[in-house]
Amino acid sequence: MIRWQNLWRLIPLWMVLLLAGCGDPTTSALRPRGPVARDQLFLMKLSFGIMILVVVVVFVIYLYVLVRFRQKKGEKDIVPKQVEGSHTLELIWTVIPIISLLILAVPTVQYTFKALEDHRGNQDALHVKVTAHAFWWQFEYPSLGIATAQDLVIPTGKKIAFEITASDVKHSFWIPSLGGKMDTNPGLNNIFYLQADEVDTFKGICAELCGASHALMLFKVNSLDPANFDKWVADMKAPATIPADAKRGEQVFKDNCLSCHAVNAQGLGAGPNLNGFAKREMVAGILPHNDESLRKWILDPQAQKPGNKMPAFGPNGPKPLGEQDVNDLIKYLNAPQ
Ligand code: HEC
Ligand SMILES: [Cu+2]
Repeated sequence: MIRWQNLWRLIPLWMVLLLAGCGDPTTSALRPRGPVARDQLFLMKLSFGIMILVVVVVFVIYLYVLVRFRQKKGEKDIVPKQVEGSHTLELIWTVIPIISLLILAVPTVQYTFKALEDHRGNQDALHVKVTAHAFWWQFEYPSLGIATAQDLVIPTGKKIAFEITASDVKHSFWIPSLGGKMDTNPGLNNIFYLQADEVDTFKGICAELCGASHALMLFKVNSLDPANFDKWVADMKAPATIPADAKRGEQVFKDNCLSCHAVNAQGLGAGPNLNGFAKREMVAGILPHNDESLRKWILDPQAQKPGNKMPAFGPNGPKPLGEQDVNDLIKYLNAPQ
């Protein structure tokens, strides 16, 4: 029989296990990598600071009273001095909380409005439209004429003016290292901005329970210095040159995949735009990018991400592909372009 008391004794262990998730430097709001995240960390520290101060003051007074006014030997039935109706005391315990709440509220409101500034029309900012789909992320850059998915690429030192929405259910867009989060609502465009200091890689997550693979609705953020970012944009816009040994795979792709996956600069569809896919670091945001992951994904996407909207092309799928076709597809998808 389980002794429930024993579980309580393990509280320190539970706490360690819970906090173990806080260490990943690419996914931590406690290690800000941009100005918005720093503002938000400041607010966290401020509110924690005030709370700790209140707790310390209350406990010091409590312990003092406990010791100072305890019943001494020989004393019995002593009625303490009655303070009911004391204006001084009432003023103290009303005014102090008001002041501490004001100290908290003023910067919170100020930073909240600042974080929601609309920089879409700002010449120095980059406009990115995000659409959340169960269970993948679509990124469009209207001013650059490109669209991509799963790997979000941004320049450093520039405000990224996000305009975010969802195609199906409510999701939430969160890059803990850069700031956020912000709900993505179908039929609504939410506006906010983020900025990265340095060349780095961060993890992005969906922070709103949205279905079977909610926890796998991850994406990658690569911040590049402006020159490399421009190069990435140019690569994305350059017409693809398909190497001779990938031609057959291209045909298999056209016959089976093109209906959902665009492979040009700004096409959108029921699945992620796969233009520039060879250079992406992940497959579907969760698997490391290599031939084996791609094979697993194409043959049985449901085994990797339950409930996603891509049909299987393995023996159990509606349109099974032969081994040669799958090999050629992988060659085509990974061909340097
Ligand atoms: C009915 C539409 C549909 C068809 C047809 C389809 N896919 Fe997909 N595909 C999707 C969707 C939707 C996703 C996103 C799944 C997710 O992550 O939730 C996806 C994801 C992918 C990914 C991961 C993309 C990324 O950004 O990492 C690859 C690779 C892929 N599909 C390859 C293929 C190949 C190859 C074919 C043809 C054999 C194919 N797909 C056919 C809908 C489709
Ligand atoms: Cu989601």
